[in-house]
Amino acid sequence: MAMERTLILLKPDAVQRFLVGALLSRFESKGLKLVGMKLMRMSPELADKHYEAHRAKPFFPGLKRFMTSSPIVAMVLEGRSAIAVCRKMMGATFGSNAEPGTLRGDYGISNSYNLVHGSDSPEAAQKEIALYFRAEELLEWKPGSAPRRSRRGPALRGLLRSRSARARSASRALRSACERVPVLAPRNRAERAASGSTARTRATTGNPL
Ligand code: RTP
Ligand code: MG
Repeated sequence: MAMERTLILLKPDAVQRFLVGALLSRFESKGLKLVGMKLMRMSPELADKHYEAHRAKPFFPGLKRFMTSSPIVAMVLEGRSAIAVCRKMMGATFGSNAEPGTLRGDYGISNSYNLVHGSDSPEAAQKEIALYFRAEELLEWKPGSAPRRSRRGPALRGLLRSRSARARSASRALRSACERVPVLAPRNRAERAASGSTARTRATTGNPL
């Protein structure tokens, strides 16, 4: 199966309900790679272009009002068969029909506010990605290619070494200071009796208790 890119929109209801992280996390957990993302408002012109196929349908005015009502998150995800995989993860169009385990099935019950859009074919994906992203906004990267801890630069290594040397010497100084401090006087009468003369304790420690 081919590597594909797909356009995913987290619709205004997803943003309003603070579900952006939860929904993105589901796609990432599946293994889909984020190659572009932005928080934006869908303009009426963009709504007309995006939902061109639905413009003559009776639900279009409501759909357009909803999609332009507040910010959305647009993202491009990449992965093996990403288009079909994302559609399957999203579930049926209406929340009330969507299977549990799908995004629409797990997070909503509304038929109008269904949280997420995903391209439904390679042609649609190509067209839709171009509506939301310029080529330079889509980033090529490989998982696991970030610098690792063992690759600390010499300056950072030196800084960490001198910090741990300072910590060791402070702890040595604290230990030897503790050894010089006289034993503290017992704090209650029973302890005082157990440890001998109160007067002697006061004299040696200066503790009036
Ligand atoms: P989407 O395009 O948003 O990913 O959703 P979809 O493919 O599952 O559904 P589609 O048929 O393309 O419809 C686009 C959006 O229009 C709204 N809708 N309302 N009231 C209705 O009968 C009706 N039908 C569709 C939904 O918000 C749907 O996501
Ligand atoms: Mg659709």
